Amino acid sequence: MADNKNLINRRGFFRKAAAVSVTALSGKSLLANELAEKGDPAIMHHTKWGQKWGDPVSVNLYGMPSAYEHNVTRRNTKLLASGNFRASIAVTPIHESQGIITPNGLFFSRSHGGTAHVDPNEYRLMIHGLVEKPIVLTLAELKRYPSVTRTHFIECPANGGQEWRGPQFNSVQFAKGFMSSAEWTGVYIKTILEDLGLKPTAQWMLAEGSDNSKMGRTIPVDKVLDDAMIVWGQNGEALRPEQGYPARLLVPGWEGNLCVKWLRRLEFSQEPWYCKEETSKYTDLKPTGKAIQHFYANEVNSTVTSPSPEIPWTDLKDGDVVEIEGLAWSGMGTITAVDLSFDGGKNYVKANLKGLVLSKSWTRWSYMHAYKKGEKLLLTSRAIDDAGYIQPTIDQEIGVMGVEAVYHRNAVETWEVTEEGKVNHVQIRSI
Ligand SMILES: Nc1nc2c(c(=O)[nH]1)N[C@H]1C(S)=C(S)[C@@H](COP(=O)(O)O)O[C@H]1N2
Ligand SMILES: [Mo]
Repeated sequence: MADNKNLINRRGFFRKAAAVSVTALSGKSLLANELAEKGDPAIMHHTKWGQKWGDPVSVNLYGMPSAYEHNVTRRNTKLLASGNFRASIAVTPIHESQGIITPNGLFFSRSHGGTAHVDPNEYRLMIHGLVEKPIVLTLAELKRYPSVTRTHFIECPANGGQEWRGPQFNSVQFAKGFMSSAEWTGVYIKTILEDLGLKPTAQWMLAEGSDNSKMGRTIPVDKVLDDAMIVWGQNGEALRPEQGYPARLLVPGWEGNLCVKWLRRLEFSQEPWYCKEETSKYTDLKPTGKAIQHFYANEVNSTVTSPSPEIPWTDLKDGDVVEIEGLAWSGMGTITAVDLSFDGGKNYVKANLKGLVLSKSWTRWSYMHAYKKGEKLLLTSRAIDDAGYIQPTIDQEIGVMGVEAVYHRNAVETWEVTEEGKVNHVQIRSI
């Protein structure tokens, strides 16, 4: 028998709910009881998907995102392809990012020779040069070392590099998506070196990949002994092929291209090793014409991800309270604060840091804003790290680096919010 007291009187229920709902969030939205009285089929009726059996899990043993999320993908463009799509760049939809982790299928990918598919049974890692006990490890042997799990971003030093002279891409994905973040599992190289014995004369470590790009970089031993890792785990599963399966180097906070994928060799030496391949010339010319040779850490940076050209405010109503969100990161340490400006950097307020705030890691920030229909804004974020750095303006940065620079652009970026709520990438110059 039905228990009358527990039968929900729909109208009464909706009235009560409305009385306590957070109506401030939505200036002119309909309240729940008004929606119910209008008979919105999406809330008042049984859903199609609730009327029949769902799929058995066996149709999708490796799970995929909802089909409705089909638009959330990496993207590439011929503009970034250097004439060869296989060697191109696929940028991450950071505006669709939740929290501080990039799903593996959306991870930024830059591979000078395309994605290599390495048979893990044939994988070998040689560690030699100035070590007492040179070795060749199989994947299983590598994984026998004590592992650690750390959250870090990988950022190509060319992230934002198109934007030195002015905005090139009216898109946060293309302007700032040359980076991603994951929880990596692997072994500290210092742990392996305790076993092998590093000779005191060793100053540099060469890392070489086994893909056809012959990607090789040398890294100062101090950084290697600090926090460099060889990683095989990415967000709880094996590295993806695009990320260097089955093992890659991770150099936390430093230029992404030091993180050699499909890693096959580490060689310790007294002198740095210069690759003659054009692909390995990662350096910037200063106004004097001199190159900055050893420029490794990605400096403090931030961006507004919502709103953005991809997430405009055209649907907002006057009085709607909206969350302005973004990411901040520094390759030199931990984010201590993010400032947000509504006038292109003249005045700033403090944003809130959300969730985990980790060293050399994406940090999510947010600010609640009451939207006024027709308002024009210039949204600029500016991050500060515990190494004492603050993001420069583009004028300050060009003053130091020169306008011909390609890499390491970490000047503040600005989104223009138009009267209609459209969002455009602009660059504010004072000279
Ligand atoms: N073996 C190898 N390692 C490589 C590359 C490559 O082409 N081959 N690309 C580098 C560059 S330029 C960057 S920015 C990072 C990108 O890492 P991701 O593709 O996992 O995002 O990998 C680096 N490691
Ligand atoms: Mo890169």
